[in-house]
Amino acid sequence: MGYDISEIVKHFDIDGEYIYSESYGCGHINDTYAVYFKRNDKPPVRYIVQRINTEIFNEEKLMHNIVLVTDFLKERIAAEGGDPFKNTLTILKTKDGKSFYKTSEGSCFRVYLFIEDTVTYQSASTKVVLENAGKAFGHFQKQLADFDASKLYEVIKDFHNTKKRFEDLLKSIEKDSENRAKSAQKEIEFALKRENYCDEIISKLGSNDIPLRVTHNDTKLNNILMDPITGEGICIIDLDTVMPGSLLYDFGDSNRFGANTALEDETDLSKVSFSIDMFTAYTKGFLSEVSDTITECEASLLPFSCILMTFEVGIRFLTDYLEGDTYFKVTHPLHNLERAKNQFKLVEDIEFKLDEMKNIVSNLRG
Ligand code: ADP
Ligand code: GN1
Ligand code: MG
Repeated sequence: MGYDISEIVKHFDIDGEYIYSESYGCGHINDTYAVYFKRNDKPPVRYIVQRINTEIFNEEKLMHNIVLVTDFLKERIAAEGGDPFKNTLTILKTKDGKSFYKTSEGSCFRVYLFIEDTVTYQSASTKVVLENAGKAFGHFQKQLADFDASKLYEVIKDFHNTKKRFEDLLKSIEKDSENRAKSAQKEIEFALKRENYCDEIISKLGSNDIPLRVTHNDTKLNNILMDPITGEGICIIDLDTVMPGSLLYDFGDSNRFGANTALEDETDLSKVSFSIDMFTAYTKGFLSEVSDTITECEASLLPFSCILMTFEVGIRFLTDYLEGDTYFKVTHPLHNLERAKNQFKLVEDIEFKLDEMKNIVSNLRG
């Protein structure tokens, strides 16, 4: 890995003596470790150490955003009677007071308090979990509703600009730098037939119909730490992409992941389908938090947002496959293509169920 975690942590203001570290979690972007420390007269403790993916993020801008957002959330959480050290991330500073440490080779690391006694789910779980996930992401948006968005950097430009994502796909097909397009012909055709989806939300973003809000933008189920017994959301994590965006992005992305009856990279496509039960549960939880602020237009597009976000990630996986796997972590050469096939199977299933989903949203809104 080219760096030594026991050396890295010496630069942070951590109470205790380093014992060991292990790779942790299933994220596609950063390198995450659980790092264990022993302490005098106190039980041992672990922290989350992450190597920030600086291919994707500018570390200064990224950490500027996360400091502001977590400081803001801590005040909100305290005012709501919650625990500011459990219900949002806590950054441990370096010995010279910075929010991250940069090695002489340019690798950047940050340390968070480890939030104990929680679990994350990697795929559709139970209706209770999904309803609580919907509540947690809905509540997160509510907490940030009056956060001044102009203070945030757009850390990844055009992150959910599906039109731009589609143009990137077209360029990668044209270039075919890895000579992989032949092996993805069916998926390319699938994507090309659906270009009309790309404009739907972005063309209205910023209007009264689809207002710009401060959103999470990466609302996978494994970005919420949940209570293993009650299933309640404890802490929304992975704040790297908190930026101005649409409520629809967060809603659609959560369902893309949480209502898939299979893992995101399941290769047996017969297992991949969109669970109406999970969608209903998530929608119920989400609407219970945002019903006062959601616009008619947003509400009407909730079902479609599940198609759009699934399609968008599908074309991102496909583009990354065609470009030689430079963005998402992969474990084998076909991994991104398999993920794209999986997401496209899900798109088809959501297309089929769209009317049913619209009825569900109408009924839940009463
Ligand atoms: P990535 O951006 O690569 O997805 P995440 O920030 O989501 O990285 O972290 C990866 C995984 O590490 C999470 O899914 C979660 O299981 C775990 N994790 C991250 N931060 C914490 C934390 N503060 N406490 C406990 N677990 C955490
Ligand atoms: C990445 O960081 P992680 O694994 O939670 C990606 C998301 C994708 C997701 C697909 C910054 O999320 O946009 O939807 O993979 N995050 C970034 O699983 O690109
Ligand atoms: Mg994550």
